[in-house]
Amino acid sequence: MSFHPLDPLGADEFSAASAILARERGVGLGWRFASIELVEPTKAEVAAFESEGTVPERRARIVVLNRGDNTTFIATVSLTENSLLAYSHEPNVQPNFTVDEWEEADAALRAHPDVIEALASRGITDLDLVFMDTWTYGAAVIPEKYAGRRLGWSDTWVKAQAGANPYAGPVNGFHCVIDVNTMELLEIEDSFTVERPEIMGEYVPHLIPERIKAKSTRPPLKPLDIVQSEGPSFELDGNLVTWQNWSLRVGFNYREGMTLHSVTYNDGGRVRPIANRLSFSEMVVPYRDPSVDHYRRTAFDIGEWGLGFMTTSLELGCDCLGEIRYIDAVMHNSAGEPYTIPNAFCIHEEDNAVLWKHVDHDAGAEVRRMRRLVVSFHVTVANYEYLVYWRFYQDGNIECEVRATGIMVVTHIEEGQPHPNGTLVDNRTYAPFHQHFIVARMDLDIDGSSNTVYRSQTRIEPISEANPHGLALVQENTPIETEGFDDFDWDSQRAWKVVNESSLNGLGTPVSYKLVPSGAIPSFFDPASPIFQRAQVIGHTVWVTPNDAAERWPSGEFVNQSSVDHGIPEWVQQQRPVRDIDLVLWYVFGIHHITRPEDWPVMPSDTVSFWLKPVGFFDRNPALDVEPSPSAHCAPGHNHGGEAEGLSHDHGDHTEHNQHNHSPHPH
Ligand SMILES: [Cu+2]
Repeated sequence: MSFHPLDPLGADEFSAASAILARERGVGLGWRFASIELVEPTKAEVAAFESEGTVPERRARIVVLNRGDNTTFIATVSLTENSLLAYSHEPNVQPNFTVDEWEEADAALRAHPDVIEALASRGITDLDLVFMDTWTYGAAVIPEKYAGRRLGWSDTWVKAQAGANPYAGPVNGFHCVIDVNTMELLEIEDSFTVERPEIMGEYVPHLIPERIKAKSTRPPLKPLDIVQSEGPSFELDGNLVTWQNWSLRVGFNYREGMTLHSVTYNDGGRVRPIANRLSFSEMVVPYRDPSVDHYRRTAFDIGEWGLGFMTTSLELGCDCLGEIRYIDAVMHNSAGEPYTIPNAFCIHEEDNAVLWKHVDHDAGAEVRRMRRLVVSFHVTVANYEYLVYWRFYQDGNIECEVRATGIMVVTHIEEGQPHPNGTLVDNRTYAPFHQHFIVARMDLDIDGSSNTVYRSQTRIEPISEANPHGLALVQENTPIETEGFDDFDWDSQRAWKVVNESSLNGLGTPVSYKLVPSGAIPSFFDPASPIFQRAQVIGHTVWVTPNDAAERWPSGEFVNQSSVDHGIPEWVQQQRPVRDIDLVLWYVFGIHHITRPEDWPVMPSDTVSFWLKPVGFFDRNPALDVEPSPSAHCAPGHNHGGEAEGLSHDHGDHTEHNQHNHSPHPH
């Protein structure tokens, strides 16, 4: 396992980074390390390392918070030189929340005599069953008297018993406002009470009542084992993954979680760049219910909480099936001390049914199975889970899929009380509508850094002498010359091609990859909404900007308690040209979550994805050379065009055909 400058920071490096600030600026007790991340090497530095072995200076960027006077500082340190390179005060901002603050706020509130008394008057006396879930504020909903503080507001949840689902027991009309620097309870908002309904909010088997379990008619499943008797077909060297002509590096930071770097495809001996860096740079989850329990509930899961901090360990056989290779991740707490997240990233192969096929009446059938490489990680953000899968295919496709699962936020209501902004999911219990917007940041390098984004859409030609039946379709490709945004348009099947205008394929046309949109949703916000003002990036589907390492956070670096989006809407006002340059394509997609009873008490994964597909990047189907599967996997009667026929019909080979239960056997 060899070092690479794109490797994420290790435990010793986190410790060294925080030690430099302790030594040089006295950062210690009374401070928090909001974030420590690698300053990633530039493309030129990576190239110099790979060609000449020149190791760039290893640097870290650190954001620290002085709890005493609520001031924020940004530091850059050299880990190579063990020195402080820069240190500056950043006025009027609030860094991301830390896990320590979230946990300390829970402990402080539960131990507070006023909270204990107020809960007791609601009949809640066992504080071990109580969980105070502290959320962040947007500036517009912070009470004037608390302006300037580092502020949190808490939901209160009560479990029915130890080990039960806290999110099944909302204490509605009861919220605490807390200064998270001092952990001082500022206010208890005790506005209304609802008699607790009888509900079934449990998903752990031993807590599900017998009357419900007894109704199950579901027969048990027989084992479905994924067997790769000779091991996986990919190779892993440190964080470098190579598979079926693909090569990529896995990175990691507190905010984006897993990042992918230096994605290339070996096309007949020519290693061709496709993406320099792929990540999720923001996630915005506005709850669309203005009631007193929910009006503050807008989460920036990346900017306020950090997918890296929320990354959870994966378990073999549960989260991933088959021949899995894991990579551990290292994060830090708010004291700047490192900790390891074992099995944070999962790398494995999946069978995905048929890649290509044709049955010729003379020559018989040619069929190829599709195999894909999956690189994934999971995050748990309080009640919700996001499962992120980047998939690489033998035909050059890249698919990015997100699964949302976990527990919905619910509210109890009185019998017959209207709930216009949510769906009834249990007895006198509704789940507010909300949306999950994800912003993918894609620094694509199609055959190199100089690229142009084209809007590509279909138009019908009017009926004319040349087009008497009105059949003619034309594809319009329009280059985007200046940075800015574009919106989805299903009527024209609009997509966006990232083109290298100076790299031609064998047919003489410029090579490209196309962003094929799906899961694009409208923001459904009045532009005057203060919630929208903080997250204007979600107002459009696609943004194109020049690649600037300083422009990473589309709603601004400091979104906690923000009032306006200081990210992408401000950058694009520069109106920089984006023709034939190193550019970044931003894609806004997500889930418009109109809640369902079926999402309760635990939500079956809701899936969204988008694709990056080669369009004229190759001269022909690049998967033409995929070899036929061993014929023992196919039923007799199929002609493999000269391949040896296998009549072995061991039922064990069902097991090799994937989780989706696609079986090629005709019986
Ligand atoms: Cu949702």
